[in-house]
Amino acid sequence: MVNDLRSALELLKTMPGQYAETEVEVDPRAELSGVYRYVGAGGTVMRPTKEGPAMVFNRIKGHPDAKVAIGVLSSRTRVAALLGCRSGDLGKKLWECASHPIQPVVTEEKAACQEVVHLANEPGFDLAKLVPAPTNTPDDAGPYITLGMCYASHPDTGASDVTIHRLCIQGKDELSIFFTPGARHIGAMAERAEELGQVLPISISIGVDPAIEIGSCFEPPTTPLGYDELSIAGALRGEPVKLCRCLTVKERAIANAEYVIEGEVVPGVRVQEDQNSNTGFAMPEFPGYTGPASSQCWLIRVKAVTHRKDPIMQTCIGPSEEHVSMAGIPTEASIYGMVEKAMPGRLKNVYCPSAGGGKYMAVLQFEKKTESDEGRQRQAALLAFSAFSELKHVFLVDEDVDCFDMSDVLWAMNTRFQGDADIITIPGVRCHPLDPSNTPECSPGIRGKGIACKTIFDCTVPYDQKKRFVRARFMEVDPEKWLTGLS
Ligand SMILES: [Mn+2]
Repeated sequence: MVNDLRSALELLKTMPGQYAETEVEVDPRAELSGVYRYVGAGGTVMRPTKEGPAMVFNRIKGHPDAKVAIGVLSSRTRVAALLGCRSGDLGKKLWECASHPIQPVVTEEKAACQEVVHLANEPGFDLAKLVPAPTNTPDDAGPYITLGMCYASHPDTGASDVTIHRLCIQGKDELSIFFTPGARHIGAMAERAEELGQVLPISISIGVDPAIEIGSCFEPPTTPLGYDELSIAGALRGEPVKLCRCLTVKERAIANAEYVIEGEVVPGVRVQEDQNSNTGFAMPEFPGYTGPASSQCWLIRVKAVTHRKDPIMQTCIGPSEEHVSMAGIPTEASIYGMVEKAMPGRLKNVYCPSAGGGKYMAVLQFEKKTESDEGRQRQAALLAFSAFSELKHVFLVDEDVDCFDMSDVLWAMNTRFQGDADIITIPGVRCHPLDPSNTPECSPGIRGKGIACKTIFDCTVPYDQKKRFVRARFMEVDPEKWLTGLS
């Protein structure tokens, strides 16, 4: 039964090829990510890279008491095992859980994440020494916490939200946090607290049950402001996520996390993300490019760091397959749910592939059941754009095409698609700011950065032509008896 990072790693150790650990010392400054790029990052990371095992580094330079785990979710196979379902069913299962949430509960028991306590007002407190946050590349602004479950509550309603934000260590008790303007719920809470002239208490839990990491990546409209995404992890596990009370701020944290950082988002202060390094960059982002440092990061004043005994830091590489799992599977769930509600039984499955970082691209496997379903596949594509606003490209394929096999998807494009008839463009729509092609320099129709073109590639066969598009049929056999004994 997986319910925290340690039990997740124990499960992976039982799966061939899914876990590796090393005693060779590694520098968290750029070296660790440099190693994992070759071992298992995948995703949109610069080639050569590959999908490989999750990895635990047991000896971290400058941090004699800590380990670092990376790439736990950098494989759909691992995510399926950790969530207890088939890989192809992940999107549907997540949709079911998002529709039947189980709210978290506060436990008054002694929390594992508070076995060791460091208070910021004690002498010698230094965030960078306490938390082995890697710097992912030599260009990065500084050490980043990439898998921090940020948890805060709305100043007016008290409704809580969990979201992953990029967090850079800025000083002994200072963290910067980046909020995509107008997009995220904890950002909205911080803005409201600022209006009221108040700090926003926040907890950052690191090294948790993978169900929490996946669930926390849902976005509106599936999870509107006021929807606590920890309740999706509750539904995935069939029992509530357990929270403990923070020791120094009025917020709660994930009780069995490896590390918890307690702090307050300070009103009226913005920081330059690379103020210590002046590199001009933030960190590698999911589209595969290193993003610019922001001058508009908010400041978190850290009050305490608590952790388990022998803590395991968890991190990810922004453009790796891990992001594809965390962003893409909730996106699949959101698209599946919206299309299924509108036209039941037509959308067989949906996949948000690596090439889009889980956000820019979706493949919809659509079955036209009757003559009147012709054209509905394009309606399904429009619904997909509504289900997830950052989506850029929708590929539509028929039910006999494996939507998880990009070679099969491109086969459908090559034999069932005509460029002049089957491309539908929707210009002037808000897309994603981190896509460097979404600028006027790349298309004169773009009015401003991020206001770009969404495109549907309809690779389905017209309903009245289906007879001409039957794939070559093979004799149905059980191949096992020819394969037993082969090495
Ligand atoms: Mn939310």
